[in-house]
Amino acid sequence: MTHIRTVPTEPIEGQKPGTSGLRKKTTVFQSHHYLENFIQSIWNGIGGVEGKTLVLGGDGRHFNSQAAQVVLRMAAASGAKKVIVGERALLSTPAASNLIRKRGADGGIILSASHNPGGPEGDFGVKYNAGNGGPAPEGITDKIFEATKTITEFRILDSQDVGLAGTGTVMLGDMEIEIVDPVADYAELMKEIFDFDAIHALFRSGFTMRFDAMHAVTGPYARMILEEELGAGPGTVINAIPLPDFGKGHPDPNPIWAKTLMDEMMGDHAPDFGAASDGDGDRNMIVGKHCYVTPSDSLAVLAANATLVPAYAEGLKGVARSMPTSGAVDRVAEGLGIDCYATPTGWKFFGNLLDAGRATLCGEESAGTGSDHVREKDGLWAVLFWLNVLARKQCLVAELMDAHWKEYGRNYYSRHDYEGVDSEAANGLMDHVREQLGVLPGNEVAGMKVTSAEEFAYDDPVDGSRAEKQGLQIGFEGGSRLVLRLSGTGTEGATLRVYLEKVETDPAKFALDPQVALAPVIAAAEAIAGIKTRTGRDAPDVIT
Ligand code: G16
Repeated sequence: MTHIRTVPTEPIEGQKPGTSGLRKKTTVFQSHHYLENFIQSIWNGIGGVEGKTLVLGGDGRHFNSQAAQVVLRMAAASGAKKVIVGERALLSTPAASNLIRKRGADGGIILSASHNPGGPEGDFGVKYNAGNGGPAPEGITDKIFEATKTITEFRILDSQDVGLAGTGTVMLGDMEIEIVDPVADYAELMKEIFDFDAIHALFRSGFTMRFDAMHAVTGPYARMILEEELGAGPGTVINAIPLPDFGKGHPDPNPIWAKTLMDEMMGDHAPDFGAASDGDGDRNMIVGKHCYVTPSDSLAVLAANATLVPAYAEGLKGVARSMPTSGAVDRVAEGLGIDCYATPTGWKFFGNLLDAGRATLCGEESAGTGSDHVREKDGLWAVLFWLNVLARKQCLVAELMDAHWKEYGRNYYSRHDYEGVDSEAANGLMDHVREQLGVLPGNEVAGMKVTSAEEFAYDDPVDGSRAEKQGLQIGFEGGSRLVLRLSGTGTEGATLRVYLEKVETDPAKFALDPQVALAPVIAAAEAIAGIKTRTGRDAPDVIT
């Protein structure tokens, strides 16, 4: 027997969705009514779930299963018609986006804090995706936040946990729950997009690869697609079993956190190709034998070679990058004669461009690449894209990068992160730079001539909405650039991100260490922002 309980509650402070949903310490999500308040506020913010069909899944981190049960009981109590849930409440973020679209669902709940560490001491997160399969745009997240401030009660079904091991259909009260294989539909989609025969032939020819799933959700997807479907040898996928604490690792695919893979790829016995993905499978890292590819370069290379992939053989409608992402893709777009959009950080800003058919490929410096096949960035898709291109061009990553830079020039790029900075100090630093924006252009800083300085604001060309205060952007003569912004995904203090870029067109200078190539921009950043004094740090915590 089930019975709907209406529980009185009070607003809880700080439930404002950030760059990508609400992310907090797991213990915060486990605290009294925290999750229930937020879920009810989602329902209230989107106009209720009565009669609606939702998709539900998560990255398997600690508290994933318990949270999924709460979402199911609350969806049933508020009259949802149906929830499509991944077996064991698992779904990678791109697979969830695909399911929402494929099944014509009204939206979905993704339980993930993405690349943030998991476990009892780690982070948890909840994100609402809309009917287009993409992260809710700000118009919706604002309404959800407003609802968190006025909530007085939530509705939940009193019931046993629903068994989610094994596919099939069960009822919870009047609501249908369809439990699906989390991998099947996604694998089907990948087969429709890429030239699986060419990739299969590549592996048959002796091409070797290592994929680090970082003990996160992509493990089963990568095993099924790379090892079983495409014939990459067994053992290609490492750390393939999703664990609630990601094996105590930090599931962020970059050279720092995927160090084991990086060491192998830079070593004497490196495979031909290496890749990694993050907690929820939407980020990717690409690394060739002795050759790391920055996410910004990856986007540019994929755009330049897109017609080698069956789904993009007709050419791209346009491309989009987040503002801090390097301008490497801009020059490819120029060469192709297609539009290139710069949006604020946050995948949600690409949604309208993709829906309107203005952009086909999108990418971000934060290891995100994707296309109009779903409305999220997609880690494994990016890896398959690279494999498809390498298979068709019959070359190695280093050769491809070399040829790309010779044609388009090289954008040296790096991001310096200062984590857990005192919030007041971080805001003070941003204000200090903000105050200089009017006077910087025309002046020289640390030997670099400033050509532009602005606080980035974005006017969405599709719906006319405006997003302000999206990062401080300073341009220098010769195309170098400095961007400063505060992260919207951290859960402790503030994270200052310093993005550095320098354009190099002289092939004799294509093999420099990026930190060396970027030294003048790094010096200008220090002179303008006073980072060391204001953060009290001698060096960044993470350099990617
Ligand atoms: C999320 C967003 C991305 C963003 C990234 C970093 O990624 O979807 O668009 O680039 O956060 O954001 P921030 O610089 O504000 O920390 P993910 O993979 O964490 O969902």
